[in-house]
Amino acid sequence: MTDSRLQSLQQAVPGLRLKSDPADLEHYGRDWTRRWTPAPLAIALPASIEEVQAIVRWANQQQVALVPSGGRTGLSGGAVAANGELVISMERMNKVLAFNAVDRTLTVQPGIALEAVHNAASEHGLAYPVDFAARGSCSIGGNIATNAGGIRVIRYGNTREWIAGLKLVTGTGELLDLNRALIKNSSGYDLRHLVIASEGTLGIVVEATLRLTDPPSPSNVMLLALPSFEVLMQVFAAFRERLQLEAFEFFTDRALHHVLAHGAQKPFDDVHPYYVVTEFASGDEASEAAAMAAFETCMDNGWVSDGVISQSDAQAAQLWRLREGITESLAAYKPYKNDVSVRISAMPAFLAETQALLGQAYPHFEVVWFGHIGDGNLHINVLKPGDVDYPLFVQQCEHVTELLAQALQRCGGSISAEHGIGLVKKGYLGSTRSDAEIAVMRGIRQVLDPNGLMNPGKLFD
Ligand code: 2HG
Ligand code: ZN
Repeated sequence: MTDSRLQSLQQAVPGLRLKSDPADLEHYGRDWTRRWTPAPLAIALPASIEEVQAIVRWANQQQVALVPSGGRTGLSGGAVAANGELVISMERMNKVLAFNAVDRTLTVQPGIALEAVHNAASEHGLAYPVDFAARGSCSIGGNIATNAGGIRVIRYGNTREWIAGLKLVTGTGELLDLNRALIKNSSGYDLRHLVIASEGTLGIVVEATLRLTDPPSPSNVMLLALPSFEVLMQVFAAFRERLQLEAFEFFTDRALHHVLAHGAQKPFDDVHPYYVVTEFASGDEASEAAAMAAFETCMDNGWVSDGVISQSDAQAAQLWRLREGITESLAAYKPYKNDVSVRISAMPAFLAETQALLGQAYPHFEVVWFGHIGDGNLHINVLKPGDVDYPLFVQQCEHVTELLAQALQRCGGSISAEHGIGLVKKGYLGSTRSDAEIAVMRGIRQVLDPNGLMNPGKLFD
């Protein structure tokens, strides 16, 4: 059966590169979530938009489900193929197609890595400012599919702000050229924005035109030690009032413990319960004085117990490593991840509520908190103890996620801030989206993917 399907695909798309070795099925069938056993039918590696269209048309004839695949660094199971789907890897479509100096745009294929986009922009004296730790392996197509955020959202916004246009092959194989990099376009629904964060359920992004901006001004990085969770928002306000913040991130001593165990350098002699790493525009006397004023205000009020400011790019990178190395340092524990958001104004109350909730719910599990506090986005990683069975661990975590989802619903927050819903959070979509909204989402999907072949089971059933 399998072979005859692949033969028919090969006939329908002559020259299409296919992989079906067990190691490839394993490699391309999963993302950074480690909960599902990969079991794809095969891997297709198209080299052109026409090939993608031909694969989608073939899939409609044969009723084969498709899983679009980029760098597979996702944390919500959005790129998992565990049910005999055909994975469409975009890794061969990874080129820069055009740079336009007047429009300040870069047109790229979806398989290009975020870091390669950064490099291409900087070769032209410009910047693509969306950034996060997986930059070396994640792809722009995946960034678009999840509306990826990261460490500079506080200054530059999410991926959505930087997509000037995109081309989509829909679930029927139609090619849509959406927005064509126009700045002003008041001609009806902006379908481009429907595609962003749709997690591959409406079609496959086959090209994107990215907006670029001026390179960032010189900046400094500061690491602060905090005595308690409660003062986080005061520290944030003290810095935001005085400085142009490029990032404002936090993590706990447990996070630091794991990053240090992975080779990072210890920042302070003493142990502190909480840390903030912030980056801000600097380089002139006024901003340096403002940074010192913010720091002193925090020290005088007892909101901060220690601090260090980077004196060189190397030291800035060292401080960033303490925050950016967290996910990798926890990977071996197969953490259960929550990626939640609330409005910044709701953050203090939400922090107090969730801290109490999780303290009660997980007395026996290690919980690691970190995240983009300046965007109202918390990452809560629950680590699996060695002696607990994985299915039982997930079951217990899901029970607590249910309580978390209820808290989020009460304060109007989101069960997924930047990682997407995928398989991991689809059971909780209703905490963030009303029934009416979900019905509209299903209707849109029905139009663009009438046979339900595009990444089925992700986002909603
Ligand atoms: C980050 O902010 C990423 O480092 C990953 O979004 C978060 O591992 C996580 O939970
Ligand atoms: Zn994050």
